Amino acid sequence: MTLLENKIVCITGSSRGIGRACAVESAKHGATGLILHYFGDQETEAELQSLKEEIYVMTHNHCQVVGVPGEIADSETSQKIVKAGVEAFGRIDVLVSNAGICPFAEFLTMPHAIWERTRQVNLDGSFYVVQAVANQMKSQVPQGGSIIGLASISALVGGEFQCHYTPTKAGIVSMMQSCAIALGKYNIRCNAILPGTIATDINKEDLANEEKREYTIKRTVLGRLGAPDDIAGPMVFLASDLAKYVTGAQLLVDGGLFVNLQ
Ligand code: RM4
Repeated sequence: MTLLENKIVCITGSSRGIGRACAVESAKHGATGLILHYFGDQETEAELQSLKEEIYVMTHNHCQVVGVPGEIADSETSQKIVKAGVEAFGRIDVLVSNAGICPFAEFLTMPHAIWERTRQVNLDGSFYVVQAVANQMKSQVPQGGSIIGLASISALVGGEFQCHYTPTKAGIVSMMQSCAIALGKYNIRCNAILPGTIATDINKEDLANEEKREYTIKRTVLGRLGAPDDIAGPMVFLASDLAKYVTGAQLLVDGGLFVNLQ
């Protein structure tokens, strides 16, 4: 199945976790070019290198990868991402706005710096990259594209140690709704994916608490935590022409965590 044949896919925060799984799945589905943003410290630099190699071997060099390091909360990074992508491939068909953080913290004592950093990365960063890539999608021939914002089940329900994080995820859902309206005339679709609890670096510490881990698994109808590639399939679907009439939608991918009240 090659649902993304000849497409150019751009992913932020791609070196690990959900972003990385989306990169691998895009390549598997025939994308010919990947613009992979990553943070750019030593760790993510090494991760990106290994991701590049993985994709090179998997696709027999069919999928070209351009890595773009940078602070996503800085709007210039988004300009760099578009520039590098257009230089290498001439266009961008898909954007997966994925880069995000969740430093779990207590509300009443939370330093404002944590709130600001979380908002800047998750919300400001998404805004900048969506705006920059949408302008490119508008200007290219043929015009259009698919934009996917990584929100969260946390856009719908709260978390005791996530008072700073959940509003950013609700914000991404809202951003995708309004952008769907603003960009529909340019044939740009905008949708949100709402992952449930996916075991990645973002919640490693949180899920190290055995009790919390077991509780989450118990609440999840499918009986397990999510893995990054559980999100990659739905991402490929929304990016592909199979979803050509889907815009402004929210796709909850949570193994049944949300509906399981009792
Ligand atoms: C999620 C949800 C998960 C948490 C992550 C960080 O969307 O709240 O439970 O592990 O955020």
